[in-house]
Amino acid sequence: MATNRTFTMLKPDSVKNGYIGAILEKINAAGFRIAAMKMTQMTVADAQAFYAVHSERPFFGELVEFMSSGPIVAAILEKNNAVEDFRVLIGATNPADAAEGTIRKLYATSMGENAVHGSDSDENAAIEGAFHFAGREMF
Ligand code: IDP
Ligand code: MG
Repeated sequence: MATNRTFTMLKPDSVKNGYIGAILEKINAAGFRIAAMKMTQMTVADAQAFYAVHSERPFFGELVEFMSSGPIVAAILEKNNAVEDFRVLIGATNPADAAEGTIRKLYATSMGENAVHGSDSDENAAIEGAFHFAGREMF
């Protein structure tokens, strides 16, 4: 089952800018089933733990500050080839490089405030989903 699931966050910029509905519409239209979803806010410690893999990168402090700055919408999405297909749907990390029609091209404002997270592997999708959701919150 894990191979058909990915994890996403609509980042604080998406929530603040009123794009929750528009982004969920894109996700729905692309054929993903929502297996879990909630609005939540990460603490600084949560964001440090979630992004621990990036702790040595120069942008880590900025990333943690931004990701804990306001509410997000966390979700687990299900579809065949979910991880790869969702990365295509969201587009490149830097919205300036993102393909036309992708979520980041449409809704991101910068490399840091880039609208959405998408897991980069099946293994990380499972880890990230479990970070945010209890078993009884996944359907
Ligand atoms: P991804 O989200 O496309 O997988 P990653 O390289 O995993 O990109 O980086 C995680 C997040 O860190 C990005 O989505 C973005 O918010 C932030 N980030 C990455 N590179 C930079 C940068 O050079 N400056 C500021 N923020 C960055
Ligand atoms: Mg990544």
